Amino acid sequence: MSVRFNRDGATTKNFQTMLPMLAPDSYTVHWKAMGEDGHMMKGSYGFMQH
Ligand SMILES: [Cu+2]
Repeated sequence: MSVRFNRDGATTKNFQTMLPMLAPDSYTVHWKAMGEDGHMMKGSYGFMQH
């Protein structure tokens, strides 16, 4: 399953969104963001749903 969220608008320090109900599994979040100076940053992290 892959879920995509897009957030356009003013710069903020935090972004929250709701996920669909996740089955117990390991998940990876891939994120990409652009700073106020126009630099793109990206990364990823994982978490487990028990
Ligand atoms: Cu920069």
